[in-house]
Amino acid sequence: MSYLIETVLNSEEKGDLVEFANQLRESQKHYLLRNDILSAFSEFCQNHQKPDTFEHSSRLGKLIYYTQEIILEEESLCLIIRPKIAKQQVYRLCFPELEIEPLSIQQLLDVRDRYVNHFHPDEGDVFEIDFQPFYDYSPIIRDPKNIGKGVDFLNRFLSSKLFQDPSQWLEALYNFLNIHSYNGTTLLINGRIKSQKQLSDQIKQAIAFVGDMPPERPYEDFRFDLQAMGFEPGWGNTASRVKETLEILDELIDSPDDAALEGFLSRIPMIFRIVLVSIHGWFGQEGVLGRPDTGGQVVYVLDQARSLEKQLEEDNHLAGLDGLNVEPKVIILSRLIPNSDGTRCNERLEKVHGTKNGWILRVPLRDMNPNMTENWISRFEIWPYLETYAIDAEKELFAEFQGIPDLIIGNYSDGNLVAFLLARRLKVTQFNVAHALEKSKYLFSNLYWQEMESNYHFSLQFTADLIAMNAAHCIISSTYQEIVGKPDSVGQYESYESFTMPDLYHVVHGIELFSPKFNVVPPGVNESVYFPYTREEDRVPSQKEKLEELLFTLEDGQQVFGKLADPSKRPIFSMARLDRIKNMTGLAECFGRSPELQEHCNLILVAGKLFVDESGDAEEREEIEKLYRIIEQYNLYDKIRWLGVRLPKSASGEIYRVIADRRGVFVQPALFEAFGLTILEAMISGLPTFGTQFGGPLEIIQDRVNGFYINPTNLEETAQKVLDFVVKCEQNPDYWLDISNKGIDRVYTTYTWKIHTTRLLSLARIYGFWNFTSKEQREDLLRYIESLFYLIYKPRAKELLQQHTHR
Ligand code: UDP
Ligand code: LCN
Repeated sequence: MSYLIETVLNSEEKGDLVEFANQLRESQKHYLLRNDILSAFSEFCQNHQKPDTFEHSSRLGKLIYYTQEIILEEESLCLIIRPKIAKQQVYRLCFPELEIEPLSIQQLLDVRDRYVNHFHPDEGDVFEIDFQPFYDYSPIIRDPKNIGKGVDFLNRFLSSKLFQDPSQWLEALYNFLNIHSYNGTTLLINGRIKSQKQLSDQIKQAIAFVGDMPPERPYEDFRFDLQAMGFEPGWGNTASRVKETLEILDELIDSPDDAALEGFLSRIPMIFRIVLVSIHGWFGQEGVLGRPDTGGQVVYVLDQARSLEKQLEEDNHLAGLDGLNVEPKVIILSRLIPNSDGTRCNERLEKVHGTKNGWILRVPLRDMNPNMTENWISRFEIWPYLETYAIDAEKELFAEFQGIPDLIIGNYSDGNLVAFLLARRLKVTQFNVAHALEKSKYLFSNLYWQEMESNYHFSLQFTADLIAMNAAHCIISSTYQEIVGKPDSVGQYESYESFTMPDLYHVVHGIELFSPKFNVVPPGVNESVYFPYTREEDRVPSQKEKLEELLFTLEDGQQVFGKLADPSKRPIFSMARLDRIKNMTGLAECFGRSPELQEHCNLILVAGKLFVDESGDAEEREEIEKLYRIIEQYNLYDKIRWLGVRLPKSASGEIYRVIADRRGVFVQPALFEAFGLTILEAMISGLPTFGTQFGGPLEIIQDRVNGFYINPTNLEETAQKVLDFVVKCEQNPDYWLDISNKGIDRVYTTYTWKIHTTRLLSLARIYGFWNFTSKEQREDLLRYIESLFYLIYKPRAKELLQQHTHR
């Protein structure tokens, strides 16, 4: 039994637990989440005049701290405790004696179904989805702190296996080296090396041969000598690089260790063609950011494509492939939108700016229902069109690449599903990036899926998520907490471990969080657009002036709302789409409620749109209306500037700098933010940043060192934090500079695209090797996944298509 419960029950605090349970029974709420539990307990402590330390330090206080949910039933109370990261325990406390009984996942899911009146034992058992048996084959991480460092673990695991069984290892390595080629040209080794034994001998001979040369001697000078020994291009571009690579391999053969394995595999030229799948929204390079469903994912994928191409070129050069005219190609696969509303989303092919061979390839959704498929479709509605989309996309990709890709990276639930369908057919390595998993964004989205289905179709999305995340070889997450949360909150992937979709299925084991497939690889920022405000030489004075005018003084009702009484006040700046979760309205309200803050600062919001009729998105329309209401309620007309503009990329970089020139701050008030690229953008520009404590910003910012956390649900506290900072800066202007400089350092040392892509490509090579050499049985897993696709996903997608047809 959980020691947390046991210690309470075996102490005099048992009585308090009984009292607290009684208090809960009397309240109206029968399903309490952590915040509710904490405030109910705080109220209990006050009502019972407990000493100050009781709430947090008593045994009961600790139990409450780790309790994620409480569900009240008539005669009992169900506690869901998370004593540590990625571990859940469930207990039923039966009244009146508080007898305690552990519950299985199945029983918990029944309790949840009962809570929403969807428990029907007489109608037969529910369908249970369980992925656990498929993970029995693969190695599993033990310590939760190592979750997200999958590849390090995998390397250690692989090298120890190799150490134990050298002959099998040599055979696998020999076979692996034999398979590489580029456009028909053999790479690495040729037919002259006929056996593993010969490989080992030839390596030593080649090391001696290149060892006698001047280190910088170009590979082309001795290419044919190496060829005669059995070695083809791919080992290095100079004598010293070739020698180094061969020496690593030599060492690996003799005594495999994880560092050598990673070092060697990272040098192998095996990736030339990459597909990044990002389907929904408006995928383009101009005039799309800030539209519904179109934000950071687009920025991320475009920057990643550029950076991947650059890194591949660098890697190929170092591998000595210059003579082969190798041209890496990166394709962003998106959807073609015929009615493109002035964007270029109706063009089949668009070159990615700043690349030689990076392209956006847009494939139309099949014309199943022109009303939908000719237009932008919300990400929540796209499901019926994805299977045929994948079939069409495969052909288009083949035509563009003149072959198949080496790596497919899916983005978001829809892109990940298509990545799975493509990777399955093409037998290519599949990576997933979630960006945001809606399941944790929308409270109770699985429990009440039926009520929300007409707007959100979560039954399709969550099924697609389960399919794609289990099929993926590797899942790239931007933060640790995206996978398994924090000591006090559940991670986004963790929320897929077990859940009920009442009347549809129970997931008893939806994903293995301890699998080495999870890897934390955070993104970076485009450093030519976002850079510190102090780099005056790279700034364009005319652009700066124009933006200053737009931000603070321009009177143009079509673009800006609000006229500042005193434009010289310190600006509080925020930029986001008008999604409910982004909570721009919350920030406006926080500002509205604090006359002190208004005394010191103006509020500047860049929020895509100004007018309700400009938007076809229900949430966005509501947010626009709400923002007007708040401005009126708190009479903020001369204290706020609301810019309803879509800025070109270069301007969006300069805007942060203009705010920094005026010693302003950036506030990111989202109710939940999966990662938060604007935080990186603001910090690298030198803006002291206040980021939501719910989600990724918690890992980017180090509180009070290089930025600040805010709790956007607590408006007074948030206003006070910003005010305290502003007042402190007024007394000591160096404080602003200090936080500003530390924010800039934080991004340059930890969040660059160079770090990201080096890691990503290394992962792709290692997972490629792992798949090639391991005897891991994936076929049974993939067959199970296919049945979910055909038996659950497809019928529901068909149903949705019919609804679309009748709209
Ligand atoms: N952005 C923009 N104009 C807007 C709103 C957002 O250029 O009106 C950009 C912003 O600079 C950032 C991205 O869109 O690069 C938003 O990414 P983030 O990760 O912060 O949030 P998301 O929108 O993806 O949830
Ligand atoms: C989607 C989000 O919601 C953001 O939090 C991320 O920063 C963005 O995608 C890029 O991953």
